Amino acid sequence: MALLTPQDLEGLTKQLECNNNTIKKATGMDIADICKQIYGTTLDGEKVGIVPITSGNGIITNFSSSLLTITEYFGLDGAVTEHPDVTGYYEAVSSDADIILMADDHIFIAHNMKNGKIATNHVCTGVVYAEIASRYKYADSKDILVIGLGRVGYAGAQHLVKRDFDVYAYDPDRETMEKARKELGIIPYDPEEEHKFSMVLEATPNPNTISEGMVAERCLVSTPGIPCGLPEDIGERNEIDLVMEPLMIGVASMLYAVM
Ligand code: NAD
Ligand code: 2YH
Repeated sequence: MALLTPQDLEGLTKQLECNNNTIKKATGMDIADICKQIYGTTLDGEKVGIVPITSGNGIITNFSSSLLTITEYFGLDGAVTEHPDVTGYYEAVSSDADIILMADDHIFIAHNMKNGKIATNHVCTGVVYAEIASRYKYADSKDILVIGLGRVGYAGAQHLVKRDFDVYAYDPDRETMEKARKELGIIPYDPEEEHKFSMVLEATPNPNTISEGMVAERCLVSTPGIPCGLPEDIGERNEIDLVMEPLMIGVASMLYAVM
């Protein structure tokens, strides 16, 4: 599984603001409005305890401080615990945190201590990027393409099926495709086929996953994938609105999900 690097997290607030402008232009809503719509919740200055975790590959420089930036950006009362791991968890709970944020190499969770709700980053990221793609103002139909059906993409595809879109999807893994067809009812998409979409959710860890034959001239590509799957020249030749950011949008989705 891909781990974030400190470089991914540089200039995070600027990246969020830039993406928020694109989202507003493309959907008429900002990221907070989109999260409110998905979960029917609001944030109200909750106290957030951020616990650094040392297991596996250990602490990622900038990770906890980036989570603090995000909580503050959304008007919450965030604090990184002085100690990591179990001692840090004890510290956060003892200081009466409403929400705990913590991640190891496999899972990143938000846990609301007051109402018991728990959310994972992969599901919340898939759901919010899918919702952004699905709200494209210039979409010409209900057809939407999902590229990559891993932990993030599968959750995104499931959300879009529930929202009644015509969900086409592609993943090179045959078993994954079969599971998504059976469980979700996605329409298998062949990347060699010429079918152009105006809404695309890309959720792979690979570059150049989007080809010219997939994107309509006016298109929204919504992608949490690191690195970006949209080749620069395709973005430039077509009028593509690109939403892509390494952490904040997914974390915003987690915070609203547990309210
Ligand atoms: P995953 O490994 O569970 O799934 C990736 C899927 O992509 C796999 O099913 C794989 O078969 C598929 N894939 C690979 N190449 C492909 C191609 N060319 N076309 C179509 N599908 C292809 O990964 P994940 O946990 O779902 O994460 C996906 C990406 O999202 C990663 O880059 C991860 O780092 C990133 N991510 C970003 C955020 C964020 O906030 N931006 C949050 C979580 C994950
Ligand atoms: O980046 C990750 C993993 N890819 C899991 C996220 C699931 N989408 N984890 C972050 C690890 C942070 C580290 N333990 C720290 O600094 O606390």
